[in-house]
Formats: sequence, C-alpha cells, structure tokens
Amino acid sequence: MPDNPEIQRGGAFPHDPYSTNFHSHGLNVSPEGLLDNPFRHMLPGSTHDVVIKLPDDHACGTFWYHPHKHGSIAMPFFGGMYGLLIVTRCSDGLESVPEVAAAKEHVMILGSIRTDQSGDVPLYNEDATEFSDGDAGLWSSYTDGLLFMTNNGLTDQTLFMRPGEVQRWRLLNAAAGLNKLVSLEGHSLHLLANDGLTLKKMKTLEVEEPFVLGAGNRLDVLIQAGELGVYLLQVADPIGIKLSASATGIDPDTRRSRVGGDFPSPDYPVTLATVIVSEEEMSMSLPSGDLPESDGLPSMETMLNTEPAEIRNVGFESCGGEQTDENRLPSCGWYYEEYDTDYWGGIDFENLLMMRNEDDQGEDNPDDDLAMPQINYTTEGLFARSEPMFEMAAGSIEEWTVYNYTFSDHPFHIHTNAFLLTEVNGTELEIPQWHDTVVVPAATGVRGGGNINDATPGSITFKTYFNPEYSGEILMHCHIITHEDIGMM
Ligand SMILES: [Cu+2]
Repeated sequence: MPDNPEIQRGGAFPHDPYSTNFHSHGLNVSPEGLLDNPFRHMLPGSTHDVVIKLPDDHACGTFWYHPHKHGSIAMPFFGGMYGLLIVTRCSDGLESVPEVAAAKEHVMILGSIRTDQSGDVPLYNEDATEFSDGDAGLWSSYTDGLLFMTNNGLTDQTLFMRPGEVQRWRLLNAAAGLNKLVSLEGHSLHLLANDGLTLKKMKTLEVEEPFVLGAGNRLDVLIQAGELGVYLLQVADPIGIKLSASATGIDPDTRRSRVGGDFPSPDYPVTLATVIVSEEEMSMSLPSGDLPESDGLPSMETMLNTEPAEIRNVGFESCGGEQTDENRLPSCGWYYEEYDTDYWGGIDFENLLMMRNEDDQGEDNPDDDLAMPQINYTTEGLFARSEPMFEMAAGSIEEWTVYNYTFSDHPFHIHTNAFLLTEVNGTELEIPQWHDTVVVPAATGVRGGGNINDATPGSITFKTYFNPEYSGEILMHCHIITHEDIGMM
C-alpha cells in the first residue's frame, strides 16, 4: 500500500487510509495480542504476524477475515480485501450428517466492488465538508463510479448440477453495506447454518423466497437441483418488498433495507451465478431431524434457562437533521454544544450515526432552544476506546436488546462471542439461532424522513455468553462499514 496522506483529518473522519490490521470475524478467540486484535495499527510497507490458535472445541463453520483499522475500513472493502476462514474436522460437526457430507461444496464470496470510471478504488474526498455522496461529500469520488456485485471476484459464474443433486453452498455477504436478498429461480434454499453456526433444524424456505443476507452475514445452505434447465441465482431489490430479517419467517414489515443516500445502487435484480442442471439424475437426499449443535458454545438449554446476569439495551441512532418543535430528537446530548468540527475533519455538525447506551436515561434539558437536545446523556454513543459502553463480567450470560431508531436497516455485529438471537421486533423466534451479525430492522410506522419519535423502532433481542477464556476489549458496531468508520461503533 502507498504511504498515508500527509494531512490526516483524523478523529471521526476516515483517516490513515492505507493502514490496516486483521479481524477474524466470527472466531471465538482472544481479542488481544497477535490474535483477533482490531486495535493494532499496521502501517503501509510494514510486516506483522497474526497468530491464531483455535481451541480444540472451536465450532466448525464458515467464518471470514477483513481489515478493522478504525477510520480506514471502507476503502479496502470497496476493493475486495477480505476472504473466508473455513474451520473443518469437528468430529460431530455438520460433516457428520451423511446428507451434508455427501454434498459437493461451493464457496461464494459475494462482494460489492466500488470503483471510479477507470476501475480504480479512489481515495475519499479529502476536502469534504459533508458526510454525503454529493459534490462536497466524503464519498463524492464514488458518486459517478461503478459497482460490481461479484461472486468470488467475478460478475458471472456458471455452476453445473445434475437433477436431484444436493450441493452445499457457503455464502458470505462481504459488501461494505448492501444487504443482499438472495434467491435461486425455481428452487428452495435449505438453510443449515447462520454465520457458521448450525441451526437446530434445517429450515426450508418457499420456492424462490429470498434469504436476507445482511452485510457481514454468512449462510450455509443446501440446494437440491430440480429438472433440467437454466436457473439464475439472484439478488433482489431490497426496497418495497416484505423482508424477513432472519431465517425465522418473522416479518418486520415493509421498510427500507437499503441505506439511504449512499452511492449509486445496482440495477436489480443482479445475477450472481447461472446454474445449469444437466445430465443424468442423481438420487440424493436432504437431512431430517435435529442438526448437531456447534462446538464451543453453551447449549441452547443453558442459554435459555439461565437468568441473565444483566439486561442491557443498545440503540442505533442518527443524531441531527433539521430540528423542529415536533421532531426534536431525544438523542444527541452534548453534540450541539460541544461538537468539535476539527475532530470531524472540518465538517459542520449535520448528522451523526452512532450506537448509544439506551440504559443511560439522561436528564431533561430545560432549554427550549430548538438547537438543543431534549435530553442530555451522561455518555455518548460515538466510538471512543477510552470510554467503553459496558463492562461485562467474564463467564456471565446477559440479555441484550438492540433498537434501531433510524429509517434504514443496520446490521449489528459483536466481536469475540456469538449470541443467541431470541426475538426480532419483540416477536419470539420459534427456535432461537446463533449469529455474530444480525440486521436490526429499520423503524416503521411513519414514512422515512418523518418524525422518528413517532415511529416504532426495529429491534433484536439476544442472549450472550462472555467466554472467560477470551476477556478483553470487545468491539460492537454496525457492519455498514461507511457507518462504522465515522463512529457507529
Ligand atoms: Cu449502520
């Protein structure tokens, strides 16, 4: 990588664009030292070891890696700097299921490569005075650029299957922000694992029903080929159709899944692969009954039957916009007064994306000034390493709810320990499921751009176990990387 630009608009502006480090997304290992440590700063031209020894009882499954140097994550994502980490050889993993073991395997890394017209990944706009993709905006160099929805780096893939054949596909949505609604013409998706962690039972979607693969999500899925023919694996338009946030069938209502205002969007539907079913029929079958539980995690019974040591609430919030009597945001505490334009790279206060501690009730602000927030919070939600949002006890089980007080989806990701998703929008899942990333549905009930205070926030609820072997500083953030880089962490 070239040297970093001399002038660094540090702080909460993207910075150190050519520095990097290594995050092993989904691995249950230490967040410190040479392991899954997102606080390392690897300068251009330098060499560093990353040494990760997996414990013997680590879950087998589909994990991945990508850079995680705060302030410089989005650009390498646009250029495709990531890959899969597949953990195998568990004696009682999915491979011990005969129908899975017999299936031919394909890996599909679904990227979203963004370039300028000449095919280069340009630097963000160093002279930006806004966070937008407009002329004066941070991402203006991408506004008229190109977007390639890739599958293993290519925009066109051909796969061959025989009628009746069962294949196992490992899908990764490696986009910097786009959620992908994936479906295969004429076929059902038979879901085995989310984020590398096995479902209690295989779940079969309706024929052509799309699966919502949030940014950062992985899906292990079985496909059984139908009759002779040609079928497209596609990504559908995420706007205006009813979306399920997970493999649960819970429908969080029609909403915007796409991130508003970010870059040009693709022409949907986008084809990820062409599947040609040809030659003689094969006799293969799909699994039935319970799947083996993933290693390295407490049992579902332990998770569900243990009284949580703490109950915590987190909020994705967008603080800013034009304030009126009706829609003064409850968030934003000190930003109006103490916003440091320099820290934000010279950009005036307009709209911040953040994660906030929802258990901080704050104090009413008696000031009637519309430019002031309704409530002053004691802690604020922008990423500051010196001010952790929570301190959890190693070895404890906690219950968290993450709310979305914005009008677009944000995928929640937490490092080090996976979590057991139990509710989406307050509705219990029929069978809880393990994840390390879940899309928190957008707020609904009023139209986008309306008063967020009148909307119903989207939410996810989960239980999580803090494995005492891997204590340390643990990051959580929105997996829309352009949000994370400016503070939604
Ligand atoms: Cu976000």
